[in-house]
Amino acid sequence: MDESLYDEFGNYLGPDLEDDEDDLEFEQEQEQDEADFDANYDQQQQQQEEEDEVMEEQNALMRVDDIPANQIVLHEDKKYYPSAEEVYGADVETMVQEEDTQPLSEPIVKPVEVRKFIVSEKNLPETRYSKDVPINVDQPERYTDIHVLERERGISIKSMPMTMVMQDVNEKSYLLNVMDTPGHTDFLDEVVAATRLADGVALVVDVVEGVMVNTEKIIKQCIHDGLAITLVINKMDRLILELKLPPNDAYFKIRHTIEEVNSVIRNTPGGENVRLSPELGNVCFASSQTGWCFNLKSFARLYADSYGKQDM
Ligand SMILES: Nc1nc2c(ncn2[C@@H]2O[C@H](COP(=O)(O)OP(=O)(O)O)[C@@H](O)[C@H]2O)c(=O)[nH]1
Ligand SMILES: [Mg+2]
Repeated sequence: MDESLYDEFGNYLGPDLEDDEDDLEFEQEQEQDEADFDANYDQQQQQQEEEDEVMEEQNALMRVDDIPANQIVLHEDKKYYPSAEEVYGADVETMVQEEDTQPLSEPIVKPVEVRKFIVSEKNLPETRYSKDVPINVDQPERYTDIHVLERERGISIKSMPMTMVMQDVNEKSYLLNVMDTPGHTDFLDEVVAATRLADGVALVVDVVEGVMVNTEKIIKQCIHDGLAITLVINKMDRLILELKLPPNDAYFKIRHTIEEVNSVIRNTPGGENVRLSPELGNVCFASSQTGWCFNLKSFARLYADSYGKQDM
C-alpha cells in the first residue's frame, strides 16, 4: 500500500479514484441534456405565455370570489361552522327551534301513522251474483267484523247490527234485526248496550270450552233484563275433528255444557224458572266454521227426509 497517499489517520488523500471514462460519458450526457433543455425551454416558455393569457381572463371573472386570507372579517360575519344546509344538503328539511317551543306531549319525530278504518264495500268488481247475501268462500266470511282490527285479530270488537228478511216455519217473512256482539270479556259494555235493544238473545257457547267468565256475566245480564235465551252450542266440529270423541262421550260433553249454562241461570235471581234444553226447542247445535246448525226438530225433519218417515 502506498503510504504517501494516506495521512497519519489512514484517510485517503490521493487523486479521485473514479474512472476517467465514466467522467467523460457523464460530461457528454450533461451537454446533451443542456441542449435538450434549451430547446424544451423555448417551447415551454411559449406554452406558459398562452396559459397565462387564459388564466388572466379567468381570473378577471373570478376575482370577486378570491378573498385574501388576511382580509378583515367582521365578528358578525365570521363563520365557524358550516350551516345545516351545507351539511345535510339542500333537499333535507332542517329546523332549528327554541327550547320548549314544542309541548312535551307532542313527539319531536312523529311515528308513522297508518289509519285503519272499516272494510267497506267500495269499487267492487261487477259480479253475476248478488252481494246482498253473505257468501261463504273457503274461509267463513266474517260478515259482521268490518273493522280492520277485527279481521286481523279474528275477534269481534264492536257490536254490529244487521237487518234481514227471514221466514218462519210457516214461510211467513219477517224483518229481523240482529245485533252481533263481541264475545271477549273486554267488550262486555257492547253486549250490555245491545241487550237493552233486544227482544231475545241467541247465546253462542263454545261446546269444548263451555261456560267462561264472560258467558256467565252475559247470562246474568240477560236474565236481569228478562230476555228469552236461545242457546247455540257452537264449534260442534271440534268434538269430531279436534277431540275425536266417540258419539257417547260427545253426548256427555254437550250435555255437560248445556248443564253448565243452566246452572248459571238457576243461580241468577229471576232465572229460577228458566231452563234450556234441546227438547224445549231453545237449544241448537252449530258449527259456524263449517256452516251448519240444527236443533232437534230440524234434525228430525232432515232425518225423515233422508230415510223416510219414522215414528219418533
Ligand atoms: N273450530 C271452530 N272454530 C270456530 C267456529 N266458529 C268460530 N270459530 C273460531 O272462533 C274464533 C272466534 O270466533 P268469532 O265468531 O269471531 O268470535 P267473536 O269474537 O265472539 O265474534 C275464530 O277464530 C273462529 O275461527 C266453529 O264452528 N268451529
Ligand atoms: Mg263476531
